[in-house]
Amino acid sequence: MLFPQVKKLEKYGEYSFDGAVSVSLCESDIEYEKLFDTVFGGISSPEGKLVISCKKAAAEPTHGQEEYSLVISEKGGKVFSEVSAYYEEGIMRGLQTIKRMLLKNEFILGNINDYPSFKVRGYIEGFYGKPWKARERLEMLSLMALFGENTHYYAPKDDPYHRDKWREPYPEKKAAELKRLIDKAKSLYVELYYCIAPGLSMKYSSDEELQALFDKTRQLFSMGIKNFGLLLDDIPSDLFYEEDKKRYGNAVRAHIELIGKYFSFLKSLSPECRLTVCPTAYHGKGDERELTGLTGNIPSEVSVFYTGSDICSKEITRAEAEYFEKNNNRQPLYWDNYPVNDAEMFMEMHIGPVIGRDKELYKSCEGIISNCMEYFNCNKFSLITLAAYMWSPEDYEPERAFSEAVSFMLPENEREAFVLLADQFRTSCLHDENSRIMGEYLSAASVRLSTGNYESALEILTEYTDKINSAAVSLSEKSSPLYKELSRWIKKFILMSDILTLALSVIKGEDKKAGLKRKMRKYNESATVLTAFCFREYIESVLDYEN
Ligand code: GDL
Repeated sequence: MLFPQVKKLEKYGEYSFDGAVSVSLCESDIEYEKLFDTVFGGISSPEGKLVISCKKAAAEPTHGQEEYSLVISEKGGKVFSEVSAYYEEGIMRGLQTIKRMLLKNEFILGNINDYPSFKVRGYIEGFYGKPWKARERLEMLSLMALFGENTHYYAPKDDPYHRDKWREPYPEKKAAELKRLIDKAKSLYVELYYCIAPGLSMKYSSDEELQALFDKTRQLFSMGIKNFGLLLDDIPSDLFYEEDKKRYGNAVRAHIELIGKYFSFLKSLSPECRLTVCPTAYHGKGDERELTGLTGNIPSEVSVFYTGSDICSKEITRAEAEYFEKNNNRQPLYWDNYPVNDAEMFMEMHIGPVIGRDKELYKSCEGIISNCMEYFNCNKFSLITLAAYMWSPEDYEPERAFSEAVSFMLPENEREAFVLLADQFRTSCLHDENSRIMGEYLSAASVRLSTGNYESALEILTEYTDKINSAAVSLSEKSSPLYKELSRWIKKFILMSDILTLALSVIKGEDKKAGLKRKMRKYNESATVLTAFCFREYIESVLDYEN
């Protein structure tokens, strides 16, 4: 099965290779060599078993610059795949689709026509917490491009040069790291936005301050950035300098002037420069005075971030987006605060698939940019589901997307334990039902117990407890970065596994209630968020249980 779902597919077969696969580009397609190398560099060889050709389509696409077609066939143990698109962006997306088939070793034989639904599909490093490492940023770009994303916003709240020390230029080493990110984004046809957040200390009325902002911007422009973000979120909504108060009266007026001048400055650097602004009023209904007062007085080409009805929105609907557009003379660009787990959410782990985003949202907004967690590897599960939703929201199935993400991320022998752990991670702003697998086992057992079917209840509880026990053992042995990031949650999961074992002994008539009580107290004392109410309810009923 293709994932994310493509728009049109005429399939007449499937093919999988035996053993390792090398890839080659048809000799005549030399003009696409750079794109080919970006996607397949490292596994390409002159006599590849997977032969790719790239052609410029004859006609302009009807569904945007990223539209492409693929014709895939097999002959004599070789797979031939022809990508055609009018724009290079389309060739790139087509090559990434072939790469996903290659990584799964599942080739669809037939014809594909494909294009994304959301115009802007991306992620933002926009959380509070330890910024990602330079090499992790490069890895995330490749991964998100593989799943069809086309935009990345660089805005780590704790990169000092982004916020606290916004006036200071990046020192040489940091600048070199950013340059690599810029070059990588370009090669993947991903639009990279560099964001700056001066609002904690800027004196808006000062020319020197404005020049400092322009100077910093010039540094990034000279490194190849053409897209900028001016973030005015999470700053006091009142002005703090007397000069500013006198000149503007309120922060909205100061922001209007700042945005206008910054936008003109960017256009003077290059007419291709683009600007996105995050207003101080970035969530709500979209008709708030602070917001409409701002958007009514800034150029209509400036994109405006909005997080929806809340900072972390449970749902984002097309009707809300339309209401925003009506009030702000432009469509919203959603800054989606999922999977981010900073601030008050730091005890939660957000690994589940995205839900609650309208299937028709793409018709009324500019796009979605998902805000990430500082836990670099943990992000990948939900981000893959978000990328799939944004490519093809009408075909998006959250649980299928989640299991695709798990299969992509983990070897087969790790998946079962991971899924049992991830079953306990659905608590988030999306309010998904937590511990679904656990809940099914426990409620099946409790129905049997209450109807006097003790043996069958015990069978179910033993099966689940055994599964959790072996998952706990296997998780405790893992040391790769993903599991290190999860260590707080895994520790509690291991305790949960011990508790389940003790509970089972109590049901079998062993005298272990005191130990069970002790461990459960310890479990409840830990603030790390794991498991739903069904777990506590089960343990309480076991403690009340009379054999
Ligand atoms: C916010 C911040 C964001 C943070 C998120 C979740 C926006 C626009 N800004 O308010 O940086 O990660 O909440 O805590 O969302």
